[in-house]
Amino acid sequence: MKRVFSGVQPTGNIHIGNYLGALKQFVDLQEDHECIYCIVDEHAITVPQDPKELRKHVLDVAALYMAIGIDPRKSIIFVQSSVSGHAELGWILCCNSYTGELTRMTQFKAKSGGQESVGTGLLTYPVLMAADILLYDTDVVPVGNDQKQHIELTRDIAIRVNNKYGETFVVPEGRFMKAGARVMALDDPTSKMSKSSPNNHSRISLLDEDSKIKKSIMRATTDSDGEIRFDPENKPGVSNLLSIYSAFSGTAIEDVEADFRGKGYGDFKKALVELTKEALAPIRQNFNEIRESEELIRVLDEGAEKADAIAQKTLKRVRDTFGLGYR
Ligand code: ATP
Ligand code: LTN
Repeated sequence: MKRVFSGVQPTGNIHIGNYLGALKQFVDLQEDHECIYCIVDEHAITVPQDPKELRKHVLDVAALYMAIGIDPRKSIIFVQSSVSGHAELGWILCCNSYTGELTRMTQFKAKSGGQESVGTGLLTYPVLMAADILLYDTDVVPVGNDQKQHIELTRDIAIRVNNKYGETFVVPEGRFMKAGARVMALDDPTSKMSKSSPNNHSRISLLDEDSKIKKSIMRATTDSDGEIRFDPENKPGVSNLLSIYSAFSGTAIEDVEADFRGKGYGDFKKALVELTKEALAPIRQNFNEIRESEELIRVLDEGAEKADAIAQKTLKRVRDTFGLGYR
């Protein structure tokens, strides 16, 4: 069975972009893959976090993982900082990457731009991500399109080490959704939907109430030509809504276009409101039950133990590769 690894940052406001781009695939993959899903708290501290909020968000993401259907009997769910091998391998990979390739990363440029002093963690963020992936001999990494560059870097580092020191790492592949790989902001369809946008109506969070879902969709930016047609270049707003509809319904975009031919934006948006409400209601309900249950901590403790056992095997191999230690 192929091994899958992916991670989500515990930074609040998990939105339908995160869900349709990444999380939804996590659920499907667990049927025929060995899946490991991580809550990457060490990535979250690359920017300052309130410690109490961070702990809360870690448990929120863990409960959300289970609420969307990740089954701890089939998949490993754990928190990055409870397996120290991530930080250890992260350092070793830092010594096998170049500052040039890291300063070229689009996400680094975006997050460091305009700051007076830039944290080193922001620069080495993708190396820690490479460590997450390589630590588990991962074959497949389901992520949104914005992570393509980081997956490429992970592959480059793995191949570099293998070529220089001999076969050490499995070279992983990214897995991206057809619809949903890049969900755009509802208020500005030229930028991606993000947890950090100050406008709450730019996104739909997985735990949003029905009335908020309705408001955000009904006020989403469209255009004035009135035709429901997929054309991201000229009609980014409508195209984004079509992608979201397609991803939630599992219907191809052409078929969604056909279904709404001749109808107005109002009708289309109302249908999308209903579809989104239907998809998110069970997640919200499951979340509230799981977040309060004692099972949550047990799942994370067991997950950490299983993940650590795999990580230790890889680390032993990696230490041998580089000649670290003395036996
Ligand atoms: P954000 O930009 O919203 O803060 P992120 O990418 O920084 O999100 P994560 O929570 O770690 O942080 O992302 C989890 C997963 O969601 C990743 O696989 C990422 O590629 C995916 N993702 C994030 N935003 C979108 C989006 N707008 N559309 C599709 N996938 C997305
Ligand atoms: N950088 C990713 C989160 C992340 C990740 C990973 C995803 C950290 N480590 C390993 C897949 C595999 C993001 O979405 N911002």
